[in-house]
Amino acid sequence: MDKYQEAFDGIIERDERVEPRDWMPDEYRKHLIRQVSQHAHSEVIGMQPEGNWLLRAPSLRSKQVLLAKIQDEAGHGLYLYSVAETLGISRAEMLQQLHDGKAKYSSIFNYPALTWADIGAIGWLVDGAAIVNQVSLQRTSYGPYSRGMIRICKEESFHQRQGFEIMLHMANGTPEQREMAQDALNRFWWPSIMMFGPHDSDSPNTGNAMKWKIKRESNDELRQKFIDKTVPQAEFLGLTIPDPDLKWNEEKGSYDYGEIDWEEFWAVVKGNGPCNKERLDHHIKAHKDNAWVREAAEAYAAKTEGELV
Ligand code: FAQ
Repeated sequence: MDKYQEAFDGIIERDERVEPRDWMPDEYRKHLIRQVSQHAHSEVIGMQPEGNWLLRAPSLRSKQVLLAKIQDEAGHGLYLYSVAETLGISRAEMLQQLHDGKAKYSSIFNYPALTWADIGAIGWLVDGAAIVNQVSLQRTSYGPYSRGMIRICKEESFHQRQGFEIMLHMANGTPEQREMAQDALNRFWWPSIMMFGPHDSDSPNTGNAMKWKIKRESNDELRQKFIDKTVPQAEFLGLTIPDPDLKWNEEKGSYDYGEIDWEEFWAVVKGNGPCNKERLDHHIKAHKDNAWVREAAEAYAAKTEGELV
């Protein structure tokens, strides 16, 4: 075996981190660029459903908190684009792939946020699901991605609490507020558990991801963790999870759950969800409208280049 491959295998086997300076197989690099760039796009596109509620937040406090959360998501996008750049792809190229429909972003952000309770459900369920996935990714084999995840997770746990707090208020509010909270849970439950991706048996990328320790737990393992952790929270809120097959399995020590609608999942992933077109159009428009910012930054960098060295 060639000595470069041997050195790489050794890093993975010893559970050390692969750093940008290290040799890595092309397939490992490509796999990471795909996952990390899609992760970055998710953070940035994920700002849209929430941004839609900034001007309608019901109090100054809730507006400040939501604004801070959305700004955090922008920051997460920036860390992740920077991680992908260390693998040899430019941000412009990643954005082009997004705009051309070649790069994906999480299916969950193609659902609309119709009421204030949806902002609660997004924080509670969507950030809740994101944390379960990202806590596991803190131990991913690529150093910059792993370190980025450690920082991101600290912020995500605040986001999850922000959402749970909204749900708690609404679930204990007027009958109409309670109904809105239940309705938000009804609409966001299934899309949230779809975030973890297809079942392991239908997940083409999991094999290599586990072999290279990019993923430390599989899609189904993480989905199960999320469900087991979230059901008692729904019970605490006095809300009902919209799954008649959800049942504690004493033997397994976890919940059994109903059939996921994979047809809906793949329709959304392939661009036919309720908001896919709106989300992408908005991103493309913002990118074009703000071209002057990039041009100004580049001109400034070119001007100061000589002065800095
Ligand atoms: N949506 O073989 P697998 C957040 C695609 S961050 C769309 O299982 P893999 C924070 C998958 O890309 C949320 N596409 O793939 C926030 C692949 O297609 P490809 C994002 C999906 O990579 C909160 C194909 O299906 N988090 O929410 C989805 O091993 C609130 C086959 O799937 C991350 O990205 C999906 N849900 O596993 C922000 C975490 N699932 O690429 C704002 C990092 C699967 O071959 C507001 N990513 N696909 O053409 C991962 O952990 C993994 O990439 C998975 C998918 C688990 C998402």
